Formats: sequence, structure tokens, C-alpha cells
Amino acid sequence: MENKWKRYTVTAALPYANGGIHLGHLAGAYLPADTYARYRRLKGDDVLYICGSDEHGVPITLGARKEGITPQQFVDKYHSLMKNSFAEFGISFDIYSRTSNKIHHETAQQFFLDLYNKGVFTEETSQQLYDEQEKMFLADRYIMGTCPVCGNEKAYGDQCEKCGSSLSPKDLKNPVSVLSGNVPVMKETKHWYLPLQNYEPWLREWILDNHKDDWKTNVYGQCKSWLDGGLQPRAMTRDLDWGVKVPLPGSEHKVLYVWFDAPIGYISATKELKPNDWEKYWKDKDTRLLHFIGKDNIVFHCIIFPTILHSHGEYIVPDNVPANEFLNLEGEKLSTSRNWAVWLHDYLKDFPGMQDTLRYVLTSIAPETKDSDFTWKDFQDRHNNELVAILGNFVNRTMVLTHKFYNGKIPVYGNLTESDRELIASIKVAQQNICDSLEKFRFREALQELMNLARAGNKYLTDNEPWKIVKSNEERCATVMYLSIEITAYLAQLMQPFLPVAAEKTLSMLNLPKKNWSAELKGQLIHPGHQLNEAGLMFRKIEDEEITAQVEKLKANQKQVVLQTEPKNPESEIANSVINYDDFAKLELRVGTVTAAEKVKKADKLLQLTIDMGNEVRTIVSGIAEHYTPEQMIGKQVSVVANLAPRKIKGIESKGMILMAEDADGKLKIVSPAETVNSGSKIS
Ligand code: B3M
Ligand code: ZN
Repeated sequence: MENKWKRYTVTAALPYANGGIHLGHLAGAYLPADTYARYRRLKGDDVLYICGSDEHGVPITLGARKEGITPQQFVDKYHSLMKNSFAEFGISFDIYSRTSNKIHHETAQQFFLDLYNKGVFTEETSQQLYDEQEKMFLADRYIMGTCPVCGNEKAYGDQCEKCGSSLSPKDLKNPVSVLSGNVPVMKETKHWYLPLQNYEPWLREWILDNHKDDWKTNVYGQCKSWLDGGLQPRAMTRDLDWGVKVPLPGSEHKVLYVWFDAPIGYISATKELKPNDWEKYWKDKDTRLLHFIGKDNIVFHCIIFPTILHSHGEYIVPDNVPANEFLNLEGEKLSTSRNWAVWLHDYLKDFPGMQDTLRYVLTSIAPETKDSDFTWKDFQDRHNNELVAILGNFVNRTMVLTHKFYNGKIPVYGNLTESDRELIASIKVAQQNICDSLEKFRFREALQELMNLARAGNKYLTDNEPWKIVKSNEERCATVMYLSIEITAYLAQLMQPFLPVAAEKTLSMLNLPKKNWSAELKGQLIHPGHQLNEAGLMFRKIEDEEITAQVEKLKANQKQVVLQTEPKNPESEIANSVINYDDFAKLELRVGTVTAAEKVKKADKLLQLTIDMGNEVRTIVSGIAEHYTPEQMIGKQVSVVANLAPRKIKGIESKGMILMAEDADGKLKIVSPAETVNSGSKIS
């Protein structure tokens, strides 16, 4: 296949420096991009794989505020955590930079000035949402409310994560400040806008006409619906102190919008890596620019950033944006706030040296066309039943037998049978299919092709049983072993983009160098007389206990976070627990009158209360025995959560819960109406 591209600029979304790297990140962007970059390098292409930490934006300032440290301390901490886990995992970035670097601030400011001087931006003074208590304009993730498109009540000011719509704070219904929980007021401020609507004809032609056939349908479909919905001007500046300063006079407290500066981070990183040579990776039409991202980043990489690049005039735009859908975990959506995630730094500790297993599993279940699910059981099964039993087993059998029969020296083979020739042809087919699939970003399919070749190898050994004919038919045995080693050699070369550690091991056992896939991966890779090195084990088995431990850890850590969200200061308490009126309205709160009370046997803290709720009498078990005697409770009016699902406590069915106020010294006091009301009165 003739390749029209001179070089490749491969980017993976810059992760926010606000946590670790989890499996969802890996499966979404970093792993497919890494596999692809490795493939291009093996083909001998000029490729740069660019990434770095995104250190601006509200996720950073909110995170720092929560931890009680400065944004700089916060990003320093998470940048090194992420950088280290990527490196240890073997993601082969050519550079992993960060957007707090000086070179990035300069590059982003210059880019902004270039557009400003070209007259690209419109300048608008308008009323924006403002938090009076915090004395701050509320942009992006500082504001939450109901998505006007899908009704999600937890949409952010810049985006609804449920339906993917790109939003402005003023689009939200019932907006609430994430900082104070207050309803914001309107206040005037000036900003610079990118008039996306003016670029709609260009975007339509570029995406809808020119990339109908080569972009993934999920990506193309999202772009089409945005374009059909009509584009709006989008502010490229914000009233904040953390970020890249707006390089215009009178803008001391304004910074560039994080989605303006972050993608330019790809360019700054390239500059940092290739100070004298970076331009051809961004400005030459023969360079293929590819953005690997998760689906929540599509609008930014397909509409906004390309418009920024295009309006500048000197830059190329992406040729493809192979965005993935989401990876779920044990049937549930990954969530960093609930800590429902498997963190890469934890994985590397628990499964040292087993990077390839995670690569294998995440590629096998890659959410390429729809969301997919990672489970620890499936992880174990795929490792034991596929990597160990198919690939590892074939390589191991071949190596061991060759050492046993020929002291590891490749024998002279005899005549080839029809089935031998078919086998040789199938190697070529596998190689071609792997390349074709990788070219189309179909990583799952490519990996399947690799495994099919290993399956064919196993079948060949089993069908021909060389161990039975080693004495009786020396020539045939030699041919079978020779061809098995030849398949192993192809497997070792072809597994490199997917399983780099295993590939390295196998090549070293085979005593072979890496081959260039374009020039050298053809014909015989192994010749009679070649000496193999010692055989070693490629993969160990994963035991049931290891998997049980992981599942337990996942659940335990999830609980920990629930406990930790106990507020450290009242401010963050409010920030953590903002709910909509609708959430509140779901609670049915009523006043009840205690008509009887007794201690619950064998439970020091519990009282069993009989409560008159007006039109019914209920039993509620409550943890107040250390604060009230049964006698004190009788006749008291209490506030009851009346629609709580019934629960058995010490064998007693408890229907509802009574509200308590906790004093500073830990004493509980019942919450009662100030004056007596009818039993069953609604609290609202
Ligand atoms: N940091 C969003 C994210 O991590 C953002 C990506 C920037 S790519 C230029 O999902
Ligand atoms: Zn929505």
C-alpha cells in the first residue's frame, strides 16, 4: 500500500492533573494511541506521540481548593504521579509535557494574539453568572444545573457529561454555584469569543463531505448533530486567576479558556521536543495529524480546536479523530469521585511486570464502537485462557521442543506439504490483516488476528505431533519444528505494538533483532543453523485469590471515599452536596408523635419507637439509646423521613428514620417542631 503521508503527529488527550490515571483513561486514549504509534515506528515512519498534563481549568482549581493547597502544588503532585505511571506502564510518548511550562504559556499567548490581530475574535460585554459570596464569575465547572438538552440535573457550565452537549453556563436550567451552593446573580464582564457559526460552512465541508467514510460513525454522528443544531460563538477567555494570562492590556484577572490553551499544549510540547524542527509536524500538508481521545472530548477536537487551527491559517487540521466510547468497571460507570476505578499506579504495584496483560485485556475489550465493561474475572479469564493458554503455550512448546530435539539449533527442513504451504500463506494473511486493521484504528480486530496466528500455530503442532515422530521420521519432525519456529518469529515481531514486553522476551529467546515492518518483515525470518537462546516463561497464571483481592479492594476503597467526603470545612461540605430542588422534593418528611418506646435487646444504642403518623402507626428503630431514655421519648414530636425503604434492624422492621442534630460534643438531639402540630404534618 502506497503511503501518502510523510509523517505522523499523534496526540492523546492531555489528562487533567487532578488525580491518577485509571483504566478508563488508558482504554479510551493512551493505549490505542500507543499501539498505533508503535506500529508506525515499526513501519519506519516519522511519528511523534505527544502528550502531557492539562494543568489549567476548573477541575484543577476546585481540586486544589478541596485539598487545601495551591493550584501549583496540586498540579505538581498529580503531574508527577501521572507521568510516572505512564512511564512505568510503558506508554511510549515521545514527550510528556505540561501546560504550566513557560513555553506553553508563551505559545498559547502568541496563538491568541495571532487570532486577535487577524480579527478572528468578537469582543462582547455581557451579563455573566456571578457568585456574590465568593466574589467570582462562575464559568465552566464552577456552575451546575439541568441540561437543556437531556434533562440531566448534574450538567456542568461547559458540558453535559450525560449527553455530550457542549454548553454555556447560561444554558443551564436552575444554575447553582458549585462553590457556595448559592443561586448566582448576573454581573457584567468583557470576553473574546470565537465565532464558530462563521466557520460552519467550512466545518461542514471538511467533516461532513470529506470525512464521511473514514471517520468513525460515533465521531461523525456527534459532529453532524452539533453542526445541524447550529453553532454559537464561544468565549475563549475567562475571569479567573489560574491559567494562561490573556495577553492584552487591562486583562490582569483574565485567563485563556482551558479548552483554548490545552490543545495548543500539543503544539507547545512538540516545540519543546523539537525546538528547531517542530513546524513540519503542524504546518506541512503531508503530515497526518491524529487525535486520540475519549468521546467526551469530541466537540473540542473536531469542532473547536480545528476552527482555532484553521482560522489561524498556517496550521493543518486533524485527518482523523479516532475517539473511543467509555469503559465501565464491573458493570458500573467509572467514577473518580466515588473512587470506582482501577488506578494504574495500584495495578502496577499489584501486578508487577504484567503490563502486557492489562494491554491485552484493554485492547480486547476496547470501547471502539460502544461502551464496554472491564471485570476482574474477565481479566483473569482472558489472561489465563488466551495469553497463557494460546500465545504463551505455543511459544513455550515450540521453544522447549526445539531445545530438547536440537539443542536449540534450527534444523534443516525437508519437503513442504500442502498444509505447510497453507500455513505459510496464513502467516502472510495475518500480517496483512493486522496492518489493515491498525490502519483503520480497529485495534480489537488487529489483536484477534494476532491471536488467530497463535491458534493456527497450536493447531499445527497438535495436528503434526512432532514429539511422536522425532525418532521415526526425522525429516518431517524437523520441518514441523522449523515452521513452528518461523511462526513464533512472526508472532514475536507482530506482537510488538500490542505486547511490547512479551515481544521483547520472545525476540530475545529467539535470538532475533526487531525487524522493520515495511522493508524486512517478509520471507523467511529464521534459517537453519540459527541458535536460539534459553527458553523462559512468558506469562505466569493469575490465581483466583488475586482476583478476589482486587474485587474486595475496589469495594473497600469505594467505601473509604464515602467516609472521606465527610466535610473538613463547611465550605466544602456545601460544595460536595449541592442538590437540586427536585432531589429535595423526593424526600417525604413528616412530623410524628412517639407513643411508645423501649430498648432493643442486645443493642446498647437502639431504641424501638412506636410513632403516630396521623393516619398510620409505625415502628422505627433509632440509634438514640445513649442520648434519650425510653421514658424521655414518649410524647415527643419527631421529624421522620417517611418514604425511606423499610429495613430490618436486629430482626425488627424499621419503617423510616428520625432526624437528629449532632452537637459539637457528639450529643444527639431530636429535631422537633417549635410548637406542637398534628401528627403526620408534612415538613417542607
Ligand atoms: N483535560 C479533558 C479530559 O481530561 C481535558 C483534555 C484536554 S485535551 C487537549 O477529559
Ligand atoms: Zn445533557
